[in-house]
Amino acid sequence: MIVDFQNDFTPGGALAVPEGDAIADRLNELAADPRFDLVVATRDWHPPDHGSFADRGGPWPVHCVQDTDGAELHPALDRSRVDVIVDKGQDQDTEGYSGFQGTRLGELLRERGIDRLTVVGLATDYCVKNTALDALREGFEVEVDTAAVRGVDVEEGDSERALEEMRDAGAKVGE
Ligand code: VGL
Ligand code: ZN
Repeated sequence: MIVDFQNDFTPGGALAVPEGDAIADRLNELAADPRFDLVVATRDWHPPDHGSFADRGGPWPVHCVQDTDGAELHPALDRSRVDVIVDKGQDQDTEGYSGFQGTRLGELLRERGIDRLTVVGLATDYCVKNTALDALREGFEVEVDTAAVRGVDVEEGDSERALEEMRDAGAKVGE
């Protein structure tokens, strides 16, 4: 599960995660690994007037607006390895941090008989965290590959705390 590896979350983007692009090689390596039956990429995919944007009173600059270049998957990601794209964050009034929120992701995985997920991508302290926690709540086994995540760190240590939270909830966190 490659979370939100999109232009707006990488350096030069509207809501750049420091070193967000540095995970590309590891993502491609994982995506090509035959131990995975399915590679899903989520996209943060907001309407232009999404409630999380600062001009609507939300915490974030305008980012990942549907059908804009900023919302596209980062070009360094090998798209040929991505089986399914899941768009999230489309509901006006919720942050939509989790890939499971307002999407068919849970059904999609269950339909395919998938019960274990490796969650990677951006950002550790928001969408990766919320996706991993929801996956655990929905009964999936969850691993987080720390070489393939990066965080926003609005407050210093947010990413470390997020990893801790995922570990406490039952995720296997490591490289
Ligand atoms: C994200 C902030 C706002 C993320 C999405 O992908 O982690 N963070 N929207
Ligand atoms: Zn967003």
